[in-house]
Amino acid sequence: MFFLVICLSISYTQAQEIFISNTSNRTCTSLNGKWQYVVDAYETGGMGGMPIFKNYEPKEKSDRVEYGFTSGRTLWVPGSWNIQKPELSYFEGSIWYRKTFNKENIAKDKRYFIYVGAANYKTTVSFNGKILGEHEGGFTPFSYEVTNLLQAKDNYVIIGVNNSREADYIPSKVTDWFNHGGITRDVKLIEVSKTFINNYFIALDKSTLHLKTKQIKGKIQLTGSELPEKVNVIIPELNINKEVTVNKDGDTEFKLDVKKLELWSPENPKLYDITLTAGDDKISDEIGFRTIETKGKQILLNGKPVFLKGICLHDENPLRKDRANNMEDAKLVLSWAQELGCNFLRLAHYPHQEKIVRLADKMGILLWEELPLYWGIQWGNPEVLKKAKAQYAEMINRDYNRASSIIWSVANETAPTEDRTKFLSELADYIRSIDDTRLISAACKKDQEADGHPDSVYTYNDPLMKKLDIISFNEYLGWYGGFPEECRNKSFKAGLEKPIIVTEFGGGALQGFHGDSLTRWSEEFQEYLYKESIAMFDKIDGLAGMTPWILVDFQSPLRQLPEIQDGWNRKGLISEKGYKKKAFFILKKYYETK
Ligand code: GCB
Repeated sequence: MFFLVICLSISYTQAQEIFISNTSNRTCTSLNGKWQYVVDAYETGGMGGMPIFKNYEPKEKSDRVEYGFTSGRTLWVPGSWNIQKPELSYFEGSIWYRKTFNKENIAKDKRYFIYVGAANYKTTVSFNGKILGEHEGGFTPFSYEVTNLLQAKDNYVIIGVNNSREADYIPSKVTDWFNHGGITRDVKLIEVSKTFINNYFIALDKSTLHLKTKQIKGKIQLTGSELPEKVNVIIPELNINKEVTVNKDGDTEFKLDVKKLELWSPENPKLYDITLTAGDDKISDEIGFRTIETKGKQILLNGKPVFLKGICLHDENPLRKDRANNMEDAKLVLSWAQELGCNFLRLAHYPHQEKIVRLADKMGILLWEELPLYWGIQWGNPEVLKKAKAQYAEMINRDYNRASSIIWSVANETAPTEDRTKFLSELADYIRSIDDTRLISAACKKDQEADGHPDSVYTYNDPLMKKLDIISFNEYLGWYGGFPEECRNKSFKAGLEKPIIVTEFGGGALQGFHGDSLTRWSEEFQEYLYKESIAMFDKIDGLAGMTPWILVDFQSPLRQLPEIQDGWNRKGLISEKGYKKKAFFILKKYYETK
């Protein structure tokens, strides 16, 4: 039976067909809330000829069914399953979720989609007993159409989520963060017109930055069988209401002349209301316009040098111990970052919730975004490269229109083997081919030979760096090897005429634990390490920014020192309870001088 069920799901497997962006501004019914669930620890998908997605229930007293959804056993969506039930705290495997609902007033001239903001890691979506598809990747959104399956009464969505760690996944088997399983972001039923604008890409054309009349460039994608001839692009504040022609594939490209455009920046995070209409479809957004480029060793925002005062962040609300999944979670961490004096955040190590990117647009915080191309990836496996491209495309589709997002990173701390450099170079080319409005980087490492020489210069000759716009590296001198005062003897040589961002440094401290500056885990050790590290990095020729590791303590099963770590990586400048450690104020003071 096991094989039958698996084959069944594989034969129906398909990636999402249509990417639907900007779901927060579409007509939706939220499917968040309590979902019933069945644990499928042996990952059979259902025993005895009864796949779970078929929703079998005994009708006669003699009927045999060996699973069941019950209202007495529920998980909250969105949310990590691990934090909701003690018996699931370290669970890795499959859980099937079910939600039933009625849908009055189904409109004949509309289409309906089930949208999942993110589910970690592999997800099988079924609706009223039919498998719609399988999605891989724990942090990006996807949708499946249900127009022909939707009923007025007793609909059931059954979603199977599997968070096993496998060698050919992204990330691979070991990560320094918690493997939160489940449906971790919003689920919605989206209602759209028969033919609708599923996505669009609107940005300032960087070649017109210095002209008096600048140009906004755009692409709009329509989906449906009755394509209208025209789409209207409306930006009231710029007096724009322009009709653009749709080609036979439902795409359209346009350029709009604009005078007196206020550019988006951290100091002035100006967003324009934009509406697109096509036939009876209409979608609105708020979009900022900026350019980001490099010139020699500088990063230029709107043509002017910018120093990126940053910090790294995981997508977790430490107070709730859950994956971040709402605006309050986003506000909490962004307000801490602002208090620290940041204008930049590295969203490590995977796509964070869309709401934080939207809030960063409003608050004027620049972002670095990345995929979990992290330790142990199978670089030589072409299937893994395909997955990386698919997940990158989903992230770009989701965030292209966000001015705050300025850097795509292709990897974190990866050894420069031939396979890895080939893989990441191809990925960088792919990203450039779909998005020329951002810079590309990767958090790299120093040359191996440079390690272990107390007075040496750290050198950087990773061949991938040639492909990147910005050289970035992680460096833990004083924590993983050496003492903080060794920072005084170090210098850095990257050799390329490119800007440099130090993407990680730091060390652990238990908030409230005190000692002298040599006492590991004390706030004083971390404070001293920050002082020495900042002084060292500040001398780098071409330093264009830094993102120390990390804003807040985060959960990681790798960190098991009793009474100090207890499952938390303690390199945060803020504890999991929200209290600031001494090093917070060292970095804040430094950023005040920049
Ligand atoms: C790193 C990794 C990061 C870890 C961090 C640490 O280099 O990029 O994911 O959490 O070090 O705390 O060791």
